[in-house]
Amino acid sequence: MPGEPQADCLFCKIVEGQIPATIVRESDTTVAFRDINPQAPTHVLVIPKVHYRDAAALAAAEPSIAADVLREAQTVADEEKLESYRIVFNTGAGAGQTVWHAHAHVLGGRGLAWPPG
Ligand code: DGP
Repeated sequence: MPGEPQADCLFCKIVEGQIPATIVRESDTTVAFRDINPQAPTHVLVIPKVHYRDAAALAAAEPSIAADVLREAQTVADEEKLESYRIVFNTGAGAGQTVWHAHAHVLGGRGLAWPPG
């Protein structure tokens, strides 16, 4: 069921503490942790504790939690003292999504080209 923990979901396991992660923030509805394969000096993922396959599904079903994810991403950027940064929701395989639990990437600490690849 959407919103329920998924036994085969890596990020649900991080939420439940079954897989270790370097957690930088946690709220009632979200967890933020460092990406295992950082693409910038700061690369933090912010995820909802509830399971939705991508940001679009989360926003449709739980707009308030989607807003929490965005606010937490902004707070991470502030705490990491990023002057310029990018908050990205890869949505769909063609956009590079590989983990099917909604997440925001917070990237910064280097120049970020536009348009992205
Ligand atoms: P995406 O490609 O947008 O679905 O991003 C998934 C990100 O998740 C990717 O940048 C790598 C990261 N990732 C995958 N497995 C793990 C893990 O076990 N721990 C952590 N911290 N990050 C992971």
